[in-house]
Amino acid sequence: MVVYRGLPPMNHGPSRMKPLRNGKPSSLLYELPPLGMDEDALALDIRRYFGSFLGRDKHCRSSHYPYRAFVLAVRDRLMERYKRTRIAYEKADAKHAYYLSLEFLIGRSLGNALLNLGLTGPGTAAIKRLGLDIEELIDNEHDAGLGNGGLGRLAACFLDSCATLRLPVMGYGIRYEYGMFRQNIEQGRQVEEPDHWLRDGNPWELERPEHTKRVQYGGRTEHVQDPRGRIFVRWVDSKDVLAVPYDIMVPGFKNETVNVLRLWSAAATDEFDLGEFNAGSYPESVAAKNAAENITMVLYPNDASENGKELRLRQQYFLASASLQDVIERWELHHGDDFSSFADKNCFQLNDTHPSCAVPELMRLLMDEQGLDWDEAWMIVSSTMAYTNHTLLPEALEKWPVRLFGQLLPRLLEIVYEINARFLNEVSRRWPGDNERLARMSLIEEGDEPQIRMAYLAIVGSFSVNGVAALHSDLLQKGLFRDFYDLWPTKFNNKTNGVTQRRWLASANPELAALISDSIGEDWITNLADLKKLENFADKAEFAKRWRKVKRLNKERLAELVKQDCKVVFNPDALFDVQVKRIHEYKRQLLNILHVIHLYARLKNGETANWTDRCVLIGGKAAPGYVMAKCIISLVCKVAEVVNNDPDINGRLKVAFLPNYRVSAMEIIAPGTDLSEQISTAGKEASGTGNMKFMMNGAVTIGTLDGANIEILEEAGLDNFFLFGLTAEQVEAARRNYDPDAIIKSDPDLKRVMTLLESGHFNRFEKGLFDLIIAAIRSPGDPWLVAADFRSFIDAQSKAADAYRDQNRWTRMSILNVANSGKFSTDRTMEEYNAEIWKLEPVTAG
Ligand code: JNB
Repeated sequence: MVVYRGLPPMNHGPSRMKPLRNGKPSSLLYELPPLGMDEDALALDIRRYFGSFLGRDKHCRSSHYPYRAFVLAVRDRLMERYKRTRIAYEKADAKHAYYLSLEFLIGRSLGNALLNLGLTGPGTAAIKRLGLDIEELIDNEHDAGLGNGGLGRLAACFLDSCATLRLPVMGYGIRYEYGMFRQNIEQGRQVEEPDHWLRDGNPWELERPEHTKRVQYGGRTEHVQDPRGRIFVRWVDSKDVLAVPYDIMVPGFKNETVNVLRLWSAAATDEFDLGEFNAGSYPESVAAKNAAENITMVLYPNDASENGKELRLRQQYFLASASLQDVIERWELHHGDDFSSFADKNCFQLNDTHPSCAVPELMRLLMDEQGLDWDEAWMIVSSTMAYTNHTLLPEALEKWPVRLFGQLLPRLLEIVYEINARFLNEVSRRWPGDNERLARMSLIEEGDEPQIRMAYLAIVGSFSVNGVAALHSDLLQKGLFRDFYDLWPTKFNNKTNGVTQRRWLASANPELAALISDSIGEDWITNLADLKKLENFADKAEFAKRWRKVKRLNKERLAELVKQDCKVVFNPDALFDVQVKRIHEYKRQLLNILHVIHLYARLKNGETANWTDRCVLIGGKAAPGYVMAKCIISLVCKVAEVVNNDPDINGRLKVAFLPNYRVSAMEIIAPGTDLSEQISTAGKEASGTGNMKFMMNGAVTIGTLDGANIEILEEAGLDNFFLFGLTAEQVEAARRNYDPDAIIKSDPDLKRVMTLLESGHFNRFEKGLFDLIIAAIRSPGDPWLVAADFRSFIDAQSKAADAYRDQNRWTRMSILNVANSGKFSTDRTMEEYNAEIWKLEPVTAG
C-alpha cells in the first residue's frame, strides 16, 4: 500500500549520522569480554576514568570527579547488562509495556545501582582503597527531581520493581532541564529557586541522537485523495520540534536485567532556522531555537492542578508523540507495515491523564502515517492503552480548552471529535433519549469556553482504568467516573500502590535491613511478604533491644539533618512525630499544627501529667501559586520559632519545618521516624505512598480511613495503628450542615488553640498573617473539615504519646508494622498490573 508520509526526512545531527562506509560495524567493535565485578576491576576502572577520561590528577580537590569516575565505572556494568537484556527480549519476541509519565522522581542513583548490581561491597572496598569515602561520594549526587511527589516517585519505584521482576517494561518521560524547584525558607516564607540539576552533567544518561523524532505543532490539516480514491489527511505548515532521547538504565535486583528509562529533550530543527535565515534574520532564527527548546525546560511544580497553560500541553504532546513514534519505529524494524499483531505485543500505561494525548496520537500515526483505516486503528488503540487515575480532587481533573488544543494540535482535535462522535453514538444506543447523560459523558464540556475532558478521553480510549488504593478505586466508580462504570464495569479495577523495598528499606535503612536479614534471611528483598516472619521476634527481648538500638541510631541521623537544615536540636529520646509530603489543604498539615499548638498550650498551663517529650517535623513544598499552602508553611515556621524559644517549654516540645523536602531527605527521615502522620480528610488522598515507606521502616501510623491507610490498618491491626477521624461517607454527610464555630465553642481545647492563634501569639510582628487560615478553619464551607476531626485527632495523639512512654510496647508495635508491611511492595503492585493488565512474560537475561 502506498502511504503518504507528510514529513520531510530527518536531518538532525547530520555529521554524527554519517553512515559507516561498509554499512555496519564489525562485531569486534562492540563485542567485549565481561567486566570484572570485584574490587580490583572496579578500582582500576575508577582510576582510569579519573585520570584519563576526566583528566584529573593530584590537584583535584573536589569530590565531584571521583564521584563521576565511580559512576562511569558502574555505568559500564549497567550497559553490559542492558545490552544482554535487550538481546534476550528480542530473542523471546517479548511483549512490552511502556509507562508513559510526565514525571519520574528518581532521586539519587548511585546507592541503588550498587545495591542492585551486587556491587555495594566491592564498590565500598575499591573506593576505600583509593583513599575515599563511599558515603561522601553517594552524598555528592544531586537528586534527579523530575517529579512533584507521589505520582512521580511511584513511577520510579515501578521501574525498579519491573526490572527486578524481569518484565520488559520501558519508561518514557521528559528530560527537564530544571526539575522540581529548590525550596528555601526565608523569614518563614517559601522561596523557590530553580534546580539546574544538569549543570555538572549527568553521568547516568546516554544521549541517543540516532533515535531522534520529529514532533509537529500548529499548522493545519489537508484532506486529500490518493489515486485510488482513499482520503488521507496531511498535517501541514506545522512548526516542528525535534525530540532527542536520553537513556537512563534501570537495573533489577541481582538478576542481570537492566531496563531503560527514555527521557526526551527538545531541540530545534535545522530547516526551521534556515527558513528564517533566508529571510535575512539570522539572529532571530537562532533565537527561535529557544522557543523549541523551551518545551522541556521546566517541570510544572503542581501536584494537584494546573490548568490551561499552553506550554504544559506542548510538553504532554511532546512526550506522547515522540514515545509512540519510537515504539512504532522499532515495530517497523521487525514487522514492516504489518500492524496485525501490534496489540498483542505492546501496551501503554498512562500515568494519570497527563500523557493522554497518546490516544488520539496513536490513531493519527496509525491512520495518517501507516495507512490503517479508522476501525483497524481504533482496535489497536483501545486494546493497548490503559489509564491510571491518581487523584479524587475534581479540580485536578485535566481539561484543555478546545480552542487552544485545536490551534496547537489541529489534527488531534479532529480525531478527538471523531472519537467523541462514535462514543456518544454508543452511549445513545445504550440509553436512548438520555440527553443529560450524553452531555455529562461527552469528551467535550460545553460552555463559554468548551473544554476537552482528558480523563474521559483516557477512559474511552483505554481497555483498563484503575485507581491506586481500594477506597480510591471504589470512589472513582461511585463518584467521578460513575457513568463510565455503568457503561463499562469490567474496564475498572484497583491496583493498590506500593514502594520498592530495595530503596526504601535495604538501601535507606541498612542497619535495620541487616537486623532483619540476620533474623529471617534475605528473601524479603525480593519477596517482601517474607517480613511476616518477624512476628515471631516481636516478643523476644534481645531482638527488641537490637531493634531499639537501630531506631535510636536512625533518630540520631535524622536529628543531625534537622540540626543542619533547620537549626533546631531534636532529642532522640523524644517521640519523633513526622509529616512530610506536598503541602496541600486536603493533607491537613494545618490539623497537625493545631495539635502542636494544643501541646504548647498544655505546657504553658502546666498540664504535664503523662507528658511525652515530642519532636514534630513537618516538610514539603507548596505549589508556587498556592497561597494557602504557603501560608500554612509560614504558620509552621512561626509556631516553631515561638515554641522552640520559649523557656517554659524547655525542650519538651520541639517543632521544625524541614526545607527542600526531596527523595534523598526521605531516605533519612523515614528510618528515623516514630510516628507517621497520614491525616488527610477521608476520601481525598488517592493512596499515599509515604505512609508505606514509614511503615516499612518501623514507624507507627496515626491516620484517617483514607487511601492506602485503610489497607495499612488492615495489615497492621488496630492495636498497631492510631486511627481517628470521620470516614469518607461521614465526611460527605458532615459537609451538609457543618458548623465549625459551634465545634470550637463546645471544645475547650480547640477553643484555647483558636484563641492563641487569633490573638496573634505566633505573628506578633505581622498582624493578619494567618487571617486566611483562621477564616478557613471557621468557614462552614471548609471542605477539609479541620475542626470536625480535631477532637478525635487530639485523643489519638494522646494515645500515641501514652504508647510511646511504654518503650517495650512501642517497640513491639514498630516491629509488627514492619512485619505486616509486605503487601506494600511495588513488586506486588507490578505483579498485579502484569497479571491483570499487561500480560507480559518475564524474560531471563544474562
Ligand atoms: C499526584 C498527582 C496528582 C495529580 C496531579 C499531579 N497524586 C500529581 C498522588 C496522590 C497520592 C498517590 C500518588 C501515587 O498514586 O501526585 O499520586 O499515592 O495519594 O495524591 C496533576 C498535575 C497537574 C494537573 C492535574 C493533576
